[in-house]
Amino acid sequence: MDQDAIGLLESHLDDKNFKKLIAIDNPRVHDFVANYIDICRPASVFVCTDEKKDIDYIRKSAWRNREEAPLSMPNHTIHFDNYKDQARDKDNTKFLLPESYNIGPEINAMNRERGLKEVHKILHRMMKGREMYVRFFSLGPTNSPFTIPCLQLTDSAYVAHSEDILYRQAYDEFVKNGKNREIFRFVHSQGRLQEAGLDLMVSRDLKKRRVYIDLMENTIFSTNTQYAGNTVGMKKLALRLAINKASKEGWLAEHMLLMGVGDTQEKMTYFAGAFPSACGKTSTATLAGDTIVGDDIALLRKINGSIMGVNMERGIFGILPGINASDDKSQWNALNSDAEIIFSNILVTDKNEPYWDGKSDTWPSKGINHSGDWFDGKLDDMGRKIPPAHKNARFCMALENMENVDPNLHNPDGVKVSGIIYGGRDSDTFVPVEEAFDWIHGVITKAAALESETTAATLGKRGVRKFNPMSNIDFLSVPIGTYIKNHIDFAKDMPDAPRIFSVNYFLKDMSGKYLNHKSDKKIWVRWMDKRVNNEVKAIRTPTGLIPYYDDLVPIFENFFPDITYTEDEYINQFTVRIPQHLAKIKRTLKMYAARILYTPEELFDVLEDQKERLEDARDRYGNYVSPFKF
Ligand code: OXD
Ligand code: MN
Repeated sequence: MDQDAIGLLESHLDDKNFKKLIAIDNPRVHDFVANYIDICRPASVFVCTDEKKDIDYIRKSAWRNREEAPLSMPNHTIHFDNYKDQARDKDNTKFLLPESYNIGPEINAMNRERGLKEVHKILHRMMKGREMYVRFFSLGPTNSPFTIPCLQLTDSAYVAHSEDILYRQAYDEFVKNGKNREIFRFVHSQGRLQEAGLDLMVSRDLKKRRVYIDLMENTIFSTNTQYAGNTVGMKKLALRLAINKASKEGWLAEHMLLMGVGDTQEKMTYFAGAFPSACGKTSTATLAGDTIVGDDIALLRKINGSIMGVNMERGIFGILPGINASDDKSQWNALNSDAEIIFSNILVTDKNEPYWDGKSDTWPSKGINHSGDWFDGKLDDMGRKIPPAHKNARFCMALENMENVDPNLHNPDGVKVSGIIYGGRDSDTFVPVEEAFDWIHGVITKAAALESETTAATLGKRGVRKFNPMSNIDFLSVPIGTYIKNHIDFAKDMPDAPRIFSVNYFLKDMSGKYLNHKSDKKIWVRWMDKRVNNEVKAIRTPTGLIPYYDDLVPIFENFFPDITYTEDEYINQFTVRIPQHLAKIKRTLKMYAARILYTPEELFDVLEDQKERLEDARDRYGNYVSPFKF
């Protein structure tokens, strides 16, 4: 044990908190906490154990520090972020790497020494006058082959409170197994604050907003921001560290939901699903009638010949706009219960209730939001209309509050994954659902070639088509080619590899009208379930295996008895759009050839073969081919 670190802790922590910290017999924990007390100079330090009274202290601190305020429903609170801090900041999120490490041009990185120096300068005395919260969590269930212990330091009680809701507490796990374990570490400070609506305080120095990732030391720094996607250590910050670890050790850390599909627990088939942010991942994971294990991040390992998956988290940081009573029943019911929920960046109505876009047919004409008192027509400093709630307004809630939470949420062995779904925001190319021919074909054509149109979950322009392999590009911490190779190798020799599917909820017709209804995802999920269980056959097209019309009709009838699913709808949805597919392959090949490091040869072969099949079909049937032709 480093005596200097212990001395520093002893002089800065009161007796109770000092004892809590040294009960963990791990010098890496002591050194880290001591080092960042020395740099950030908090006025006090609170070490949070897994005990209820400690967790209550955090919750109350969020009110006391004016980071959250109560709403009308017991256990509901509101948090605001600065208007310009309500999404992930990709430009200022960077990997700190030594000069010798080339991660490729698609991943934002900078010189490690320079980055460390810069962020330490920003952190200097940054917690002055504030309390530092010291937290211990586990990624994945505790006591499991998936467990990764994490240590978080933050001066934001809102961040610490969100983490209680979203992650598994692990102070006891640290005390039991702390000694030589590798840990992920996070330091966050919200920086100087300014007032927003309801007297809540928001980060002010956004120019010094940084999210820096030091892969060499498994440490992440986050400064001058509160938005959870930039600050909550165990979420996207930890995903980046986990991807690096997984790549070295031959397993997968993915931007994926995990769900159980089936009518009874005995007949449950589990799917993992990767979607870019704000593209239907949570609404798929929470489909009423199916069960949810996780809505955002999954860890997958090969164990005894099967692919097993766990949710890295235990809660949802979900997007609110669009959630309503009829389309999202299980989320709606949970949001209207007295479960503990932190709402962020919504409008607070004059009844002190949360309001978000699409919650009901009518908008309130006034209320309070991040801009203070809000009224319809209020303008921001650029003269733009301020909407009542942000497009990326969120809720933070433990999964146990969902009526369809899966009983295996905390199973240390995970669930057996039989299918993997890839979905993007694609208005013109992919059919609503399609199965890959095999593992490698799926990894390449559905995952490595994935593109998606940008959304409000990140700062910047929306609706721009972007290359987004595995829906994970924002979080990749290894060269993209290395990451893809790891995927290919993960299950390529498994006789029982999970089936791979693509879904597209955003396909439009030529006039720009959506071809899917929001609730249709239920149908596509059930068809995939039938495929995995060999209950239906499929039509072979140049790009994969698609449903027979006659197999979809009974699924529609079962779920939506009042609607007739017509042959015309089926043809519009499942017509193979050859020019769009060929253009996509061309873009993808160009991208991999020009900009991606270490692209595996298989990628070029699989895409060239797909191109040939499409060209043959075009010669035979023309550009747009009805599914009835195959
Ligand atoms: C999220 C995201 O919050 O991906 O899940 O942005
Ligand atoms: Mn996400």
